[in-house]
Formats: sequence, structure tokens, C-alpha cells
Amino acid sequence: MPIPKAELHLHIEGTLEPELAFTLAARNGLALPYADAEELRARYRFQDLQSFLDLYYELMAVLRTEEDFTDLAEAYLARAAAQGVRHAEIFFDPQAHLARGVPMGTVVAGLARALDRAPERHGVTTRLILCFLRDASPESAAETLAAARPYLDHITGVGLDSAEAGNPPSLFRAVYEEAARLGLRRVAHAGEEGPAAYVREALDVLGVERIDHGLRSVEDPALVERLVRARVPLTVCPLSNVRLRAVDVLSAHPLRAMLEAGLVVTVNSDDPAYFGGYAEDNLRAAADALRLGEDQVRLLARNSFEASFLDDAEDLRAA
Ligand code: ES4
Ligand code: ZN
Repeated sequence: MPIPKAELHLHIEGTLEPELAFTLAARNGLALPYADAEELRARYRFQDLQSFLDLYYELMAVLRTEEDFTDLAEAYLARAAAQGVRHAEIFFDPQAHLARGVPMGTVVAGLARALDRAPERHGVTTRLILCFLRDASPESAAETLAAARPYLDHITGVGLDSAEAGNPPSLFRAVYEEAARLGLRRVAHAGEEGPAAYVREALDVLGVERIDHGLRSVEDPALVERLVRARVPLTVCPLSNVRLRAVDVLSAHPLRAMLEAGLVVTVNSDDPAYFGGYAEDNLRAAADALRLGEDQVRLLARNSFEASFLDDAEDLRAA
């Protein structure tokens, strides 16, 4: 039995398995430039974050209707439940859909239909986090938040994702201030490919409560001390880091050292359809490669609930 856990770093568009991509393409009368799912899967060899993002945005074209988003989220929730996930905080990238003419309401309503029934169907509670694309403009981010205003009942927080290098958090100060005014929780990807200085900016300029990835924090001992003292969670994604070459091999991943430094780290799956595994797959692979003890695995699971946006009463039920 997989250990009960919360998934805190999961892009719903990154759960699009090749088979579902072909099903949705056919349903929407679209052609994919691959013969079949097997040929598509063979393309999942990435040099870096950008080479992954190119395919990630390309395949999203099959997501067009409310039902597509419901089917995507439903497939994810079933898989997550089977991997011991009791609570999932799910990122989505509305700008990537708005740019293709898919309205915010289609995306949110489609996802919400699957999420709303997940406690009953799968024993999984959820939160939805709207991500801004950091390789789009701050003005586009502000327009996106404005477009989300009618749907804020379904949205718990905002995040920042896509190509990190050269796109520092500070560009998004104003839209994060507006999100805070609207009562939204704040997280951001930082220190995946970008420097430790971007982790500092995310904390100081954007006011985030969690850092997604945060790997390169380890290059800055004073920052590590600050993250430990303030108990700022880092949502680490081991298989993603190997596939996108942020680390050479899993056995060289800093996860164990981060845990032992007292950082509140969690293990997550990022884009599981692309990176070779869901929540339990990531936890088991990391535990095996890094020879984590059962106590460390339990600590990672406990951290995942502590770092979640569940309130304490809900947290007890989920655990
Ligand atoms: C992402 Cl692995 C990763 N990093 C940054 N942005 C992303 N969006 C989807 N997956
Ligand atoms: Zn991510």
C-alpha cells in the first residue's frame, strides 16, 4: 500500500498521457504529427526545460472543450488515488489555452467538474492553482488574473511557471500584489533552472509561502538557513529533475541532503505523463536511489500535508 500523501506540484496539462492525447485529438477532429502513442512517447527525451515545454505546449492543442478538461483531470485523479494521494493541489496554465481561443470558463468549469466529485469518487480533496507563464508579459499575467475573477470560488492560489532563466520573479510583483488583495495564496517556481537569487526574489518580492522546485537554493547557505528557520516548503520533483537534466542521475539528487539540512521538502511529480511517474513512483524512486530510511519517507509524507493549503482540521482527516 502506498503511503498517504499530498501532491503539491502537479501541472494538470502535464498529466496528458499519449493515449488520451490521441483520443482527444480524434474527438476534436485534430491530427497529431505522430503515428501513434508509442511514437509520441518515444519523443519524451528532453535536453532541458525548454525542450520539454515545446512538446508540452504543442500537445495541449488537443484540449478544447469542457469535457476534455474534465476527462484529463478525472484520469489524473484516478491515478493519483491509486498512488496514495489523498489531497492534490493542481496547477493549470490558462494563458496556454486562452492563446488558442479556449476561454477561462471552459478550462475552469471542465477541471472543476472532475475536482468537485473527487472526494466521493476517489477519496481525494483538491485545490486549484492558476499559474502565470513567466515567459509571457506581466501585462498578460494581469489580464489573465482579471479573466479569472468570475471563477475565484474555484481557485485557491496563483503560481508562476514555464521558462525560468532570464524571467525573474520580480517582473510579476504587481500581479502578485493584486492576487494577494484578492485573497489568493501565492507560490512560484524558482531555482529549477534559475539561480538561488530567484528563490530570494520569489520570497521577498512576490511574498510566496512555498517554493516550487527550489533545488538551486542549496548553492546559497544563508538562503537555506532562512528557508529552514521560516519553514518554507520546497516542492521537489525528483523524476522531473532527472528528465530535464537539472541533476545528472537520481542518486546525485540533493533531496536527502535537503531533508537532513532541516528543509521542509516534499516529493512531487510535476508532469507525470512526461517524466516517468506519479507521486508514489517519485517517492519510491527517490527513496531507493538515495537510500532513504522509512523515517525519512514518513517525514516526506508528513511534510506534504503540513505544506498543503488544507486547514488543520481537514489535514487530520486527510492523514
Ligand atoms: C513545468 Cl517542469 C516545469 N517547469 C516550469 N514550468 C512548467 N510547466 C509545466 N511543467
Ligand atoms: Zn512544475
